This record gives sequence, structure tokens and C-alpha cells, in this order.
Amino acid sequence: MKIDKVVIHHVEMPLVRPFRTSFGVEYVRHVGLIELTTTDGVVGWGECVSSPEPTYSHEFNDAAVLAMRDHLLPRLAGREFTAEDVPDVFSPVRGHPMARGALEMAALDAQLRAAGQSFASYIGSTRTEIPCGVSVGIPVDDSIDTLLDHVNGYIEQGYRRIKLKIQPGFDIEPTRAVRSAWPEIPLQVDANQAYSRDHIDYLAGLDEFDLLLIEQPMHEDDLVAHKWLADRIETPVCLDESVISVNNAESLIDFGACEIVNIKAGRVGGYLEAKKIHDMAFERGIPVWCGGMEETGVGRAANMAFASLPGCTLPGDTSGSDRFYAPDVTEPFVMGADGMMQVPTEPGISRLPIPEILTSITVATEVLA
Ligand code: OSB
Ligand code: MG
Repeated sequence: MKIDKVVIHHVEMPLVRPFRTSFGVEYVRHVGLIELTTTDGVVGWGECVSSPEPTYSHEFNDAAVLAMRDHLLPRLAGREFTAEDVPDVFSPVRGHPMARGALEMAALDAQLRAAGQSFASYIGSTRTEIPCGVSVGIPVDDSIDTLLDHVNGYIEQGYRRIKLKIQPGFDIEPTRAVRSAWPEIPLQVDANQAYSRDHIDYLAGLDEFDLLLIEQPMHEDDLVAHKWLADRIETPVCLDESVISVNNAESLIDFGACEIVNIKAGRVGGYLEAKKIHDMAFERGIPVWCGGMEETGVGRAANMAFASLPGCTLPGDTSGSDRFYAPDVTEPFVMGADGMMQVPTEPGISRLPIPEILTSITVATEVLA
């Protein structure tokens, strides 16, 4: 393909409920949707999963726009390329994984739409439906009763796995309360780097709740702390922010800092790198699962396909559209009462923004190339 035009649609979507983590609280999702048009007139869509502020990672929306416009897209301009070429073409540019991942996704979508192939079939999906997990934020009123009420709502909808966001001061007791109320539900926690080496013995207090895993408890740079924790506690240690490539994922596993991997395409520079992590882990018998970045239907569609890979043996943060948005920008993803969701099988990522909805939530559009 050859690029004719790339446009970013900056959209603002109110969350159905504030989403609070150890790094902050969000009420509205400000996200960039990429529309790539080829010289053949084929359109592909991608989602840049960065946020306005560099709080989950160093990446943020304005920086992603500059990286795409001034550093990544000029390398694709005027040349013939395939989606598989994109990582190599971008490789001289350091960092900016969410920006590069968004462009790669738009290129993959365009290429697959032109070929009439679904992203699920392309990436190697082995299942037609996937079990859904949900990530439950820390209530803005700090109340365990509110948390129980939120979790109860998700369990009544059918979710098959609950992930609780934790932070110092909101960890052991809320987890105990949820575990006591639902002794059998698959349960895990995510700290988004909120703890340190001083908390290793303290975090061992989570072992009594039979958790599937603890996600990213310590700072992303502190590999030794994660290894010490993994050696000290029974709950498996899963890494999110620390995992940025297949190379470092394998190092973290070999080092003993990581026993389960949360894979997010945006965090590692795109679905092609994400697939390499999946394949490496699958070969080694390391469980992985598909993480989430509060995606709109565009990014959610691709995540559904990724989550149906054979190595994604744990339920992902692959919730229905209504977990975050009403309405979603695409046809919504709807989870069944059994907590399962169909993997989309139409060509490309299988979903397109609905023009009237896109217009109503767009705050700016910018031509990037
Ligand atoms: O750490 O997994 C995380 C959302 C935004 C930023 C970081 C994280 C999350 C989630 C996933 O917990 C939420 C979702 O998309 O379902
Ligand atoms: Mg996480």
C-alpha cells in the first residue's frame, strides 16, 4: 500500500463511571482515532491508546501526535509498504510505542480490509468466543461498600473474572471483602506500580485470597523488587508497565521477575510485537492475557481478536463496550449473560466508527500526513 492521507480524530467520550487507579482518576476518555487512507482508496482505522497526561506511562496524546506527524509518518511517505514492514520502517525511532502501534494497526486494518481477511484469522485466533474479565476502579468515595456494589453489578452481568485496582490504603481489606462475598470468583489485583521493596512482606498478606495474580505491584524499573516479591509470595506476579518488547519480556521471565504477562499492543508498539510476546510465552508455557486501555470499539475489536489466541489462557480486560461507554463509537461489543463475547470475523479489525457518533464526540481533527 501507499499512503494518501492520515487523519487523527481527537475524541472525548464520557466514562459511564469514573475510573480511578493508583495513578489518578479519569471521568472522560480523550483519545485519538487514526484514519489512514491508501492511494487505492482503502481506509484503515487505528486507536492511539495514550492519555492526555503521561501518568500510566511516559506517553501522552500531544507527544504521540508529534511522534506520528514528524517522525513516524515521514518514513512511510511516498513509498510502497506492507503492514509487516511498518515495525522495521519505524525502528530507527526510539520509544513512542502507542503512536507506532496506532499507525501499524491502521495499516493492518487497511491491508486486511483490502484482502477481505479478518484480523482474528490473520493474527492466529483459535477460538470464536472469549471469556470476559473486568477491571474495577477504586471507588472515588474510598468505600468498600461501593466497591462491593460495583463488583456485584459486574458479576450479575456475567463477568468471569474480576480485577481490583489497589493502592496503599486500599488493598488487603477491599480484597478480603470481595473474596468473602464471592468465594469462587476468579479474582486478581492491579497496583499500577504503587508499592516498593518495603512492601514485600505486607503484600504477602494477599496470599490468603487465592488470587490469580498480582499485576505490576512495583515501579516498572525495579526488576529486582518484582523478583524478590515473586520469591516471597505464592500469588503469581504479572507484569504490565514493565513489559515493553519481546526481548525484555523474555529477560523478565528468565530473571524470575514475571510469571504471567499482561499484553497490551499499544504498550509494546503494536500487535505484531504483541504477537511475538504471545508466541514466546506460549512456547515457554507462560500464561498471558490481553490487557486493556479503555479502548473504544476500534481498539476493542482488535483486542477481542488478540484475546482469542491460544496462549491467552487467562480472561483479559476485554469487557463489553458498556463497561466504559454509552454509546461506543462503533457498533457496541456486547457480552453474553454467560460472560462470553464473540470474536469479530468481518474483514480487518471488523468495526468502523459510526459517522454520526464520531462527529458528535470529535473535538478536533488533524491531518498528520
Ligand atoms: O493497568 O491495566 C491497567 C486502564 C488504563 C490504564 C492502565 C490499565 C487499565 C486497566 C484496563 O486496568 C481497563 C480496561 O481497558 O478494561
Ligand atoms: Mg495494569
